[in-house]
Amino acid sequence: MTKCRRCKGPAVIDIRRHNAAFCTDCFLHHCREQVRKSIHDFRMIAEGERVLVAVSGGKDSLALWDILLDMGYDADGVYLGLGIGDYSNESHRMSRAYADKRGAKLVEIELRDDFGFDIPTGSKAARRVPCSACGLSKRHLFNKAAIDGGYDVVATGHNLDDEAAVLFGNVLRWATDYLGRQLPVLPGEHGFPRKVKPLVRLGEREMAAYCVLRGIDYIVEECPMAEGNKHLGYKEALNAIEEQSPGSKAAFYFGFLDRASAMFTPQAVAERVDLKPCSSCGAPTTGDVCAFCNLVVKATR
Ligand code: Q46
Ligand code: ZN
Repeated sequence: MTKCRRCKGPAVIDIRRHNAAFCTDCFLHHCREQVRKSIHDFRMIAEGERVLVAVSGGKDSLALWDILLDMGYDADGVYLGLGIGDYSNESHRMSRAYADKRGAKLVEIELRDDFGFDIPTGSKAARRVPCSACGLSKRHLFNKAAIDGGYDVVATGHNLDDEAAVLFGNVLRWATDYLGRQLPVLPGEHGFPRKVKPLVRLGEREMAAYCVLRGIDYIVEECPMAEGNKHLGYKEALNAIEEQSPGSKAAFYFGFLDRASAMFTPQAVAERVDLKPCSSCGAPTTGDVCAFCNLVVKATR
């Protein structure tokens, strides 16, 4: 029987990337330590800061919220209802259930009730790819919720697999503007809250195991709009490479952060300086009206 690396008891999970196996308690400890290390190394959250966790009802965001609460952070959740049929109903239910179970505060926003559109119909009306309308709405509304609620930081559940897949896609196309922004921390400035990704040292499989071992119910189905999404293909490709040589994903992503990302950041920073308040909602933007307010007009006409 495989033994736990830390306590030598019977192991329940092995992590090839670390060449290690853990029992339940030591695995949960391992997850918290990885988050602690990310927060420390990248200076994600300072003592006393208020954190808003973007929660989707999936394993990553609920595990992140759980870990931050257990570590003693002042962390509330924010949920955005996208109006994507059963998927959205279920993800809302899971987010609500976790918040109730923990007695934690969940800020709830509904695109349909609050802005008059949902992702499937609104993106069509605005002639945008659903995921692009969705990403734009999330970025804008999570920023706004953080600023309005007096939070210092927005934390999202992007894990190592997500970040490696996005990096892979950006490198394939040498999308230098995106590469400049692909960091586990984006500083809070020009009216934006700081954005952090404390799960970058943990993989998808670890997050699913974390939820199962902690008894956290999460939505297992992927968003139906993700179908045909290039990121899923990149994930599969990276999984095949990882299978052959464990540790490749982490080496790819952290190697980029250590040795290459600085080459791309100046461009991203320069893009941010010319910001002024959106004439409709006041959010910082380069134009007269921000991209989200533009989307709302097109999606509801
Ligand atoms: S929720 Fe939104 Fe994702 Fe669904 S519509 Fe696309 S971006 S796939 S993370
Ligand atoms: Zn606006």
